[in-house]
Amino acid sequence: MSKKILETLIERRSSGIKSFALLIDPDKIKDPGKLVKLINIAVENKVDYILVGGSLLTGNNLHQIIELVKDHSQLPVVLFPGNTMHIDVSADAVLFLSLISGRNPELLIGQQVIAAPVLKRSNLEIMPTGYMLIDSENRSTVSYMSNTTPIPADKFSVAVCTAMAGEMLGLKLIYMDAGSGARFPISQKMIAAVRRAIDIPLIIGGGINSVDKALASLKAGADMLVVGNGIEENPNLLIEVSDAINNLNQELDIH
Ligand code: 1GP
Repeated sequence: MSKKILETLIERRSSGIKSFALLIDPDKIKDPGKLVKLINIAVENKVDYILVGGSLLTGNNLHQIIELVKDHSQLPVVLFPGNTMHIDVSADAVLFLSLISGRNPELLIGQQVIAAPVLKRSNLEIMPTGYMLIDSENRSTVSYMSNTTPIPADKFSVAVCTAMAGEMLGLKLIYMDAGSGARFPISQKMIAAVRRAIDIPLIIGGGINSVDKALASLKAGADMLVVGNGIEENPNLLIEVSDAINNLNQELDIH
């Protein structure tokens, strides 16, 4: 990989270029053939990154999924781990998450201490990320598994101050997540408020199951979108969101 992923995201952030990540939850992959098709569509439609992971993995196929992506594409594979067991050194990078919206020390620093020596020995690019869960009415798996309370959807100042603190602590990315399959994605108002308060790239995910919702998040200030469930249910969404992002990025080129 020529340029580091984090470096690219920071450069893209400063020039307003948006990125798109397809999230693959290994537990949901029952048919490798279908996944290969999806990877091919992702390559054709200029998806930027493949995220692999989830808060709870019940199978034993993380490594196989990464290999499959690598066998069929050159897309960077970024781990999105729920805990230290979800590390596979054959990926390219890892979102080194600290769950800063919660008050569970195990996910603020405990798991990171356990993972540090393994990551140090690996070639994985480490991407220090402030991970913030935002409430979306239905309790998400990640909220239950992490034993943390998400930030209420209407408490913009809590989200803003949390993101600011994450940036001040030296984290390089902020990932605001409404949780996989969230009933409502994060509101434009909250995204815009956080965007104004920080300079580091802002990742938005959870419940983006239509191109309108994707566009709303992008226009509010998301630098990168993560979409999982919506694409599992409707693979065409990948093409639609990619087109929307490519159009926005082309507009930037023109102006
Ligand atoms: C979940 O942000 C990701 O952690 C993606 O969510 O599966 O709802 O797209 P969806």
